[in-house]
This record gives sequence, structure tokens and C-alpha cells, in this order.
Amino acid sequence: MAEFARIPFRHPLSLEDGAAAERARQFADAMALRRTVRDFSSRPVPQAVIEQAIRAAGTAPSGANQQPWHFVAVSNPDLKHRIRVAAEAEEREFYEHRAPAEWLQALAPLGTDEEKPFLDIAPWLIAVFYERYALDESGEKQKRYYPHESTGIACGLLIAALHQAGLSTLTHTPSPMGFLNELLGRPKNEMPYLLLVVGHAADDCKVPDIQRLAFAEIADFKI
Ligand code: IYR
Repeated sequence: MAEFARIPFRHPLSLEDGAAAERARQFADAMALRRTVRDFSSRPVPQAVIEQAIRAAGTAPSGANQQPWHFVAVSNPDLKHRIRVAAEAEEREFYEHRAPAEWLQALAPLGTDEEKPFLDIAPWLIAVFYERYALDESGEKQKRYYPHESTGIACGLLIAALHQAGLSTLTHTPSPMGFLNELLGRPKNEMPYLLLVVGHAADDCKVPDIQRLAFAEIADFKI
């Protein structure tokens, strides 16, 4: 394949070092206030907010620029309910049979169980799919490079975009999630990556009293 033409690029911001550090600090401070929530309000969220957040997600870097992701945003109450019923069936299997004791022990402090009322209550569910492979015009499989990493990065941007728009999320991963292909009409070259629950945190929302690792524990500098 021919190489892409090259076009000039300039970062839209040109900051003095001090201003850069200050903006970086402000962003980190804002993200530090993000919490995963399980208690959602049913307060509606305009579709335009979800659209713009997905637009931000779609700017993620991806292997060979293949952009191997697809987002299905669901606000339809019947469809949300069908997702809930299918997710709870998988979760019941998980909690009662599939999960190893060690995994259940790790989850115990979070108090999660197979009941997923938030799938009905939250105004939006965003199902994120990654392409395992693509199909060209002749139906031949085309390889996708780093689809998990690419889609994971896109999800990080999505979560950050929603947080800064005043919304809360829950990164929900019912397993297996194959039912999402069926309910949402996605082809079988796409695998569900996660189900992001999106909305306003409930007024009486509570979150576990957990801490993030100290900075020194997550980073080293070699200068
Ligand atoms: N998918 C299950 C179990 C679960 C797994 C992890 I890892 C969590 O951090 C939380 C829950 C559920 O959603 O309940």
C-alpha cells in the first residue's frame, strides 16, 4: 500500500513550562475526583452529551490506525431491560458457579452481586465492541492489530470525557458478554469489550472507602 501523504501538524496549545504543569495538575485533580459508582439516578442525560463523549473516544490512537471499535449507546428502556436480564443470568452463573473462590474473595469488599438494577435505572448503557478481525469487500478476513489495547485506550478517553461532563460511569463486564452481539445486532467479527453504565450518580450514592495507590508506588523516574 502507498504511504500516506504528510501534512503539517502543530499542537493547538503552546504553553510555557509552568502553565503546562498547572494544566496537567488541574486535569489530574479533576480525574482524581472520578469514582466508579453503582448507584445511579434515573435523571435523563441528553443524547448530545453521549455523542460528544463517544466522539472523544473515537480519537484514541489505534494499531495501524484501524480504529477497531464500535460503540452502541442504548437508552431504550426495553432494550436496557433485556440487557439487564441477560447480564444477570450470566452474573448468576458467575457468582454461583464460574467464579473461583479467590476471585469472589477479591470482590467481597466491594459487595457486588448478581443483581444489576443499574442496567434499568441509568439512562444510558454504552456497549463497546472491538473488532477481532475485519471483513473486506470479498468477505476475506483482515487482521486487526492491538484491538484490545486500542479499544482500552478509547474506553479510557470515553470515561474521562463523561466524567468531565459531570457524569458517572460503571465499567461493567458481565462475562461472557456474547448476548450483547445478539441484542444489539453486532456482527460476529466484533467482540464485546465492556458495557459502560452512564448517568448521574444518585443523590444518596455511596462508594467504597478505597484509596488510590500513592504516586511513588505507581511511577519511577530515571533522570
Ligand atoms: N462481572 C461481575 C464481577 C465483577 C468483577 C470485577 I474484576 C469487579 O471489579 C467487579 C465485579 C460483576 O459485575 O458483578
